[in-house]
Amino acid sequence: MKKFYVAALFSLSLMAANAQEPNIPMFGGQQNIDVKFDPYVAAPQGFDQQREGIERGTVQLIEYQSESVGTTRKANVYLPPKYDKKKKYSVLYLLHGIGGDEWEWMNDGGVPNIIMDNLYADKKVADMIVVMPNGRAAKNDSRSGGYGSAPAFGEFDKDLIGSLIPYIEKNFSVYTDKDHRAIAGLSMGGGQSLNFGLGNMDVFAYVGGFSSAPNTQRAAQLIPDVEKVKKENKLLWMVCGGADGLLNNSAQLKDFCDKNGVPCTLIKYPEGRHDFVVWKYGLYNFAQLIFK
Ligand code: FER
Repeated sequence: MKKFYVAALFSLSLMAANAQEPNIPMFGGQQNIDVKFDPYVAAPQGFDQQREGIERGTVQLIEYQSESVGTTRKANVYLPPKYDKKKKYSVLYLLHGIGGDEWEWMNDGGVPNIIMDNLYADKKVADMIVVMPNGRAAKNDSRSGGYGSAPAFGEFDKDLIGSLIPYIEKNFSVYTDKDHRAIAGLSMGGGQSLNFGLGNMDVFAYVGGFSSAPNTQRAAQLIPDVEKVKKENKLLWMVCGGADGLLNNSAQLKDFCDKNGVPCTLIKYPEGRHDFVVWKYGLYNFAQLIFK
């Protein structure tokens, strides 16, 4: 009897985590959807290593009042080398995974500041700042929430669009139109980026998903209007590890796009797992494609 309860509770929690995607497995298991992947080109050696003799950007922690959550929330903001208030910058909103927060990219191996500094030094990116928020839109937004915090990730669009973006646009020297806003993220943050980015094409013209999690909506939900996405989205770009059981979340979208003539990239990182090797590669490539 006890065993039954444990099993029932377990499957209930799986169902909760996967509420939107009954056909998508947790990790692994199902055969991958057969799509034509875009060519993988390795990033150059040293792209994620601190280089001497180049200018560096800065990272600062900001706090903003969130109307939808009703608390003061935090985000890290990368400002590029020689950030100049007399100029205007584009903004990349860069989201974390289920176990992360506004520090995950910085502290867990993402080195976004180093990747961006190197890209700047090589003149491979447009002028942009990078905002790394906490995507768990709840009063308690600490890392401890686990899978139980999945609904809070689903609520983040209200905070992002309603409070964080206005804060950034008031306090930094940035453009305030969709063509100068991009959204990308890893895993849960990848799902959020696809959901919120494609769901708000009047807000974001550039959308990236790295190893997107099962919170990713099904393609037909993400793209109810094929002509609209063709007209309004400027980049839909994904990467996922070939050895990551979450590949189907990206592949189902790529499959839909290919069948409907929607430009969309999905790179399968060879042997790639669910980690920062793939996500650093994602940032390195996505950053070079946006705002151009
Ligand atoms: C799941 C598997 C993975 C899921 C979320 C994740 C909500 C997220 C992983 C990550 O962010 O690293 O079934 O359900």
